Amino acid sequence: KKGYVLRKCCYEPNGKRTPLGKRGWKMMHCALRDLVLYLHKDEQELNKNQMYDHSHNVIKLHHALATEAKDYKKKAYVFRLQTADRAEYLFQTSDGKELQSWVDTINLV
Ligand code: I3P
Repeated sequence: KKGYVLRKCCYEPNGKRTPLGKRGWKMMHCALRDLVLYLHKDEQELNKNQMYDHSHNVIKLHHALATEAKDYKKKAYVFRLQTADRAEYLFQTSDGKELQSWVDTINLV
């Protein structure tokens, strides 16, 4: 599964709150492959790095959990992703169907 999403970093992989200045929403291309989410600025960037290498923004999904962020009221169709290394992200998708599809896909890997 892949597509464009807006991403906000809330907690870093050490569980520390993401600092001010790095907490903004950012449009990114997100591709799920095997147990990893690959985030690039756009699809061209992903294709350029052909082999989904690890030199870019990656989120490992082993023991991660995606849930609809019902408590986050500022945007619609947002899900929260919590990883095994205690990072936390919010992702805004385009509609309810996309939201459910991302959540289900992430939780099933
Ligand atoms: C953040 C940015 C986010 C905002 C966040 C700000 O600033 O404005 O949109 O989150 O608030 O810190 P910066 O880009 O300078 O990091 P919301 O959109 O959820 O309000 P926060 O610190 O309360 O998360």
